[in-house]
Amino acid sequence: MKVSEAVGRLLVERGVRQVFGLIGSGNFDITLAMVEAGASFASSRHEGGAITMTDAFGRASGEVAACSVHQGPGLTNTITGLTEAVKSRTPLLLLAAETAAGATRSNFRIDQEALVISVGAVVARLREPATALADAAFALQRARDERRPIVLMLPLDVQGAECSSGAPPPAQPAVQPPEPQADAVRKVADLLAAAQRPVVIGGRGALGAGAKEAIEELAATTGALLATSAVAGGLFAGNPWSIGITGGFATPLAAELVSSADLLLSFGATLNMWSTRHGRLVAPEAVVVQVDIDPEAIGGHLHAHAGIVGDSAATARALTRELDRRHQRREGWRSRDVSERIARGGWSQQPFEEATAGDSIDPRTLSIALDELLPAARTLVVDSGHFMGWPPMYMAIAPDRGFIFTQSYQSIGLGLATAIGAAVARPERLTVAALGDGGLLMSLPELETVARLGLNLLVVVYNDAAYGAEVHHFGPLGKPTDIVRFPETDFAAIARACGLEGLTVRKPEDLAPATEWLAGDRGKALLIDAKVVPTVVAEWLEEAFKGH
Ligand SMILES: Cc1ncc(C[n+]2csc(CCOP(=O)(O)OP(=O)(O)O)c2C)c(N)n1
Ligand SMILES: [Mg+2]
Repeated sequence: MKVSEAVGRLLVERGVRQVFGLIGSGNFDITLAMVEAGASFASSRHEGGAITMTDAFGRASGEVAACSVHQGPGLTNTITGLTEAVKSRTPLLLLAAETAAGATRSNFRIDQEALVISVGAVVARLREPATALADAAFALQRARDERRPIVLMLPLDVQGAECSSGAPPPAQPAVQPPEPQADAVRKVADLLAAAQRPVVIGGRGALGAGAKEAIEELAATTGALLATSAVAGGLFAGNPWSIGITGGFATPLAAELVSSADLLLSFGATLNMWSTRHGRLVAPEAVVVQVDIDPEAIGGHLHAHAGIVGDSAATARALTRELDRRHQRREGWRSRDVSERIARGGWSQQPFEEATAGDSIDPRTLSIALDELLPAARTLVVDSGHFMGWPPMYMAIAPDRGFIFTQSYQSIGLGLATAIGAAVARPERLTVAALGDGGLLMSLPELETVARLGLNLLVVVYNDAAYGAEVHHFGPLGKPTDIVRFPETDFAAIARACGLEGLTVRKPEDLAPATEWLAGDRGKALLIDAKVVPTVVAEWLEEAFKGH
């Protein structure tokens, strides 16, 4: 058996269930072997789509998926999405064909290793036919244990050789994250015992199994309110003491409560400029405590008074045990008054001046109408741009990985592929992709993928015919903005041409056919081209620019 086939089979035996990619001569055999061994394969139309689908599949399912690409340009096309996955610590395996070491004149040759190292990815390689199975098994194990993307280089000469590896090394049980140190737990318990108004913030590192429940229990013991960073939006959905996302998208009430907290305790959240509004949401006298598996994250953005290196679930449980041992149980700010304010404090309950007029719809009105229309069980995916606050602010986020936000590299154009990966991972619930017109035009080829895969997907374009973020950044500075404005694009027509249904929306009543679509068999995905009022400017964006 050839190395390509043996490695493909091994990866599937070791649990890789889903492969995204785009096939060329260098990755045909290994991908076919994976399909024949039982994995599902979904082809993208650009490798930039494939890598982001793989990333999103991992975020939506918690499983490690693989992305398979051709050597040279197949790999260079993945780089933006790979960088996002690196910065987000998504465990995934990127299978990259590579020209043979001796093929120095090949058109496809570049220094693939230097390329991916430059964006922070870890490189593994099939070194020779005798080590290929061990190399592949270790690469997959590292992705899982280290929770990061691993790029497994597949040299063409090694792939094509007879596999002489013998039996693959035994699969290793997953490495357990560090247990928190007892003295660190005691110190943080002292701080919690003294806090009157604690807020617990869950971030990406609190999305793992068991963390939500353990953190909610700790918060109940200390009378804390619960908030999340943007990327962990929806983590505490349904908890009556949850005040939603903190930072730029925070409701006025959440911003007020976070900034009057006397203690902030984060689990797997970096407390960066976005989640703290450049530190402005943190009262000068507030005690800041961070729990993170990465020691460098503690105090990385804000001064931390204390930190615990540990897994979110294990540390939250250890803190609750310690407080129970001391018979410490506080009401904190869990009063009837605060609970009533939280119940009235959502974005959709705040009055705003309706801007829907003529031929365009207020983006807030659009988001509220969609929220009411769409099933509660949904995965919300949002691309980058000025519009990106409206969906998580005005649409409820479902619990259990209900919000997938590929924003760590702040690239536009990843949203559609993110939605495809999420929809493949969670076919039972509707995936809603909220995109800007700029982000969608950057990722347009993947509309064909949406139709071909028959996904349970709704695409909503917040179409202002502009790179709105740039218009609202530079316009107020008195600069001309013609270079970031564009003629109208008819996305409904493009959608139909790609095999989706298309709907143009300029006022709430135009959404009626979407109700019919939801009630039907949804055999085709639907794209809503919402012509939004371009002059409604998000407060969070103005805030963000202040910080620059
Ligand atoms: C790959 C990439 N190119 C450029 C930018 C700079 N940028 C940030 S937001 C934005 C505009 C996005 O336009 P659109 O998707 O229509 O959303 P809008 O801001 O109009 O709501 C641009 C160009 C970026 N973040 N990423
Ligand atoms: Mg736009």
